[in-house]
Amino acid sequence: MQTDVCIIGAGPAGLISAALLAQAGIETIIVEHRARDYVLQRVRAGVLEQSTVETLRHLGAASRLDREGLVHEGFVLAFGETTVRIAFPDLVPGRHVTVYGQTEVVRDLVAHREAAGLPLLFETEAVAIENLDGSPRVVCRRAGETVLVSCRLVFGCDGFHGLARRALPPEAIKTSEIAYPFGWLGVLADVPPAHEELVYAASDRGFALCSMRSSTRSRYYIQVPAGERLEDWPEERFWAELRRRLPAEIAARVREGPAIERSIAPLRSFVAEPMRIAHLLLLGDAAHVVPPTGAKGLNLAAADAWYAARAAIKFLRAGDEAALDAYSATALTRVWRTERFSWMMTKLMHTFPDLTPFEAKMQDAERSYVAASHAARTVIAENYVGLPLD
Ligand code: RFL
Ligand code: PHB
Repeated sequence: MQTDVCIIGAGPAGLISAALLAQAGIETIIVEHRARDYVLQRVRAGVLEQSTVETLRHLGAASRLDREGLVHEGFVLAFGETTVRIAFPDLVPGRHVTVYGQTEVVRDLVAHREAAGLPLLFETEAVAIENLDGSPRVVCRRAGETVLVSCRLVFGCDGFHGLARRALPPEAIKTSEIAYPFGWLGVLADVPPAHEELVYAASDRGFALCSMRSSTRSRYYIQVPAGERLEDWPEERFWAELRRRLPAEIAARVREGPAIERSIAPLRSFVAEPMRIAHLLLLGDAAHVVPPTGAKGLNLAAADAWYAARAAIKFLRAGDEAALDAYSATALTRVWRTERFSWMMTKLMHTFPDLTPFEAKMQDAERSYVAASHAARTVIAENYVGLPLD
């Protein structure tokens, strides 16, 4: 098979970049390791920045999002029984976020691509990338057969565990990483949310988050030690622990219901740089991971897609090598700022097993400063609604 851009992975990074390229008249083939049903059902993030919503609107893929997405004008931080509202109209006037699941974003984009009749090959795993310095070729396995995709550029959108980053010689990229000593156990249930806005709660027993997908579907998370197994968390234990970590008034409003989905995600901060080597561009989780505390993973993937598509369009139309060169530095500026915010929020809200007494005091001081200072809350609000996409 032959195309302009071979995109590995049909997550947000791959689907958004493919749609942006298609809109500019550039040919793409997406190869996706997993089956269609699996990709359409996978539950992950839930908060969209305005720039992500605008990108989806620009693509004509936002009609359901505009109908069903919930506009949120703030969220709550709880430190024990003390609650602090991060109120966007006061702190960052005119800005907001939209609560709409990644699952729905992926469904809308897959439908958008299929309606246009463009190639999206499920159950097709990229296993090698050849000739990156010249005209690249992506070698794939599909139902026991080999499929070869020849192209001018490869977009590695295959997530943290994908092939693209690992296919590069180790000396070509520098990685920076923190593995946190905990993960998040998430439960999705068809019960009304405990609070009308998201609640990020720090307690002596660990962190908890009340999120939602709609007025009838809730998404809850609790911090659990790294390596914890789902089998150790029968549903009753989860609900009891969640309540104990929330302020009493919010805990009293938690409604229980059977889990539609349950999973444990490890928390890490990770960056690989540069994000472009020869004719391969890395996008989204393939290049960087943020802990979910800032609600940034999906939004960062969408920003990369925007920058990468812009660079590829200039390169493919006019041979503009400088545009390709600029991709990595442009994307990484936003990536590092977003890593900083996600790391700061993670440190602010979680219980760390081995803080020194001094570090524990620093965490207390940071929490009381956020509660007391309009400026500190503005920093949180400005980052949470999303930095500008230039
Ligand atoms: P994705 O969404 O992981 O998509 C990558 C796609 O590539 C496919 N793939 C391959 N295809 C072909 N050949 C290969 N060799 C391939 N290897 C992999 C995979 O099947 C997959 O379909 O990456 P993308 O597009 O960069 O999007 C990033 C976001 O998905 C991610 O940042 C966020 O969802 C992170 N994240 C969360 N973020 C939040 O803000 N809130 C959350 O609650 C939240 N939960 C999560 C998460 C990420 C998780 N991961 C990566 C395991 C929960 C989990 C479990
Ligand atoms: C979610 O709804 O899945 C969600 C929301 C906010 C976060 C992380 C996850 O920070």
